[in-house]
Amino acid sequence: LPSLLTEGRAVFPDGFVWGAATASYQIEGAARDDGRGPSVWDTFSRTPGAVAQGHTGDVACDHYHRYAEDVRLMSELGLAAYRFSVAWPRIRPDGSGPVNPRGMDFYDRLVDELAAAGITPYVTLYHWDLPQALEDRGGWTARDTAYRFADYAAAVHARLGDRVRHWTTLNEPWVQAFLGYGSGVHAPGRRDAAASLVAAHHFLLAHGLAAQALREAGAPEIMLVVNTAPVLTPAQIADPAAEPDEADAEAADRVDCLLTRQILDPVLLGTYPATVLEIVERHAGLSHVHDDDLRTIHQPIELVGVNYYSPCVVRSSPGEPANPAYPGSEGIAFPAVEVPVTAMDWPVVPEALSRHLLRLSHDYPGAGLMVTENGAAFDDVVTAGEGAEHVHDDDRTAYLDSHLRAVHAALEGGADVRGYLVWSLLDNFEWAEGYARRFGIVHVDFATQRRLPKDSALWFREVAGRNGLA
Ligand code: GBH
Repeated sequence: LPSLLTEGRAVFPDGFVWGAATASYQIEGAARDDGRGPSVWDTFSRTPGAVAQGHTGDVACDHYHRYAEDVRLMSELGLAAYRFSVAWPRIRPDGSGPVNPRGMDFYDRLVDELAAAGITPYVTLYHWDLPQALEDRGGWTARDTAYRFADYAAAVHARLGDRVRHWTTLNEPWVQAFLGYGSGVHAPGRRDAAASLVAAHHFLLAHGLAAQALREAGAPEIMLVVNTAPVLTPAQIADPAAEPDEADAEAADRVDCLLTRQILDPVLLGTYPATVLEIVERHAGLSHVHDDDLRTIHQPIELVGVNYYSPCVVRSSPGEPANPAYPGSEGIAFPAVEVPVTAMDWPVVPEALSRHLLRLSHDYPGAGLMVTENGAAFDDVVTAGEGAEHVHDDDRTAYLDSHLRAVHAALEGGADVRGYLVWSLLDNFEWAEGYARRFGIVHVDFATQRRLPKDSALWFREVAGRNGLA
């Protein structure tokens, strides 16, 4: 991979948070333990053809039973912070109704274990595992789901709020709305442009209602985590300084409205971009947007979590049908570009992260930023040698190094970035790709559940330990 940014030393600010992230359905397994109800991902992963090789999260990393070992591992890797998500179907198996205390007990034990290890918990309340019972009542196309989410958020805070300070409402509402209800590559697998746009609004409403509930309960830090990324043209990928032609620039602006501004403008500015309103009205009408909704959505929050993997690349292409993940993107193509890619085929463009963090700081002044996910899947090989096994994942280390340099460059440019969490602690259930794509800095042998830190994990421990790159 090309090293396009700084070389040499890069020292991060004092107090910069170093850690790793996971999500409940991707690691916990124990799908039927202690009264957990089914989620949309249990249903979707059983739908023929939905997930590669028919994989499910039934066992995953068996983290539900191995959490103590995993916390020990985090501690050995010198992680100061751990971002995980709570599974709504463990807490409220039917989505609403009484709290299931045994489900809550698991997170209680996990939080205590983290505290004993001196690791700061960052709790995400929703990382895509909607209780199936709520999907059966319309899922995120139903306004009621947003209210159920706020109730659930309050219930989790009531149990963990004495020990958890860092609260995230939703992980990547855009992905859930548009890959779940638009393109159908994620649960619940619906393909309906109107439904995806309505779902997006209800996610934002859910965020606002939950942020209100958390604030009233005394939560000191509230974050929304988004999969925002810069939308670039092929010319800009080839040369970051290039000026795109007018039609391509218009295409990029439209997609940026859908991907980033559709989510962050309402939350941080209290408005929808006109382009988004026009697209929503054309596909779904606007009756689902009630008078006070934008006021509810526009709650003060402390942080925006940025999950970054790669830029989104578009160009103008008259006659092109809309990409189902981007309703309103008629006439826009999403081309592959000639740069190195990861095992997901996602282009590796670290400067895009610097550029984007600076842009967010500029467009949404006052919002602190945190890189809540960054990482890469590569085809790891376990080799025996020196009496022990190793995973020599230099490609992953190079990816992390170049992206940390990108974060550092953004800090130098004035962006307010508070921390960096690697995706992911463990190889895990990579959604539609099943277990075939490995994002962990720790290798998991799914047959034995043995954990083996990869070279990238040992490298990351050093970086975190010295608060920077040597
Ligand atoms: C995150 O989502 C998730 O939060 C996490 O659970 C997941 O395991 C991790 O990333 C890795 O996938 O269609 O080729 O242009 C990532 C969201 C949205 C990032 C789609 C890449 C488009 C790639 N992704 N995006 S492409």
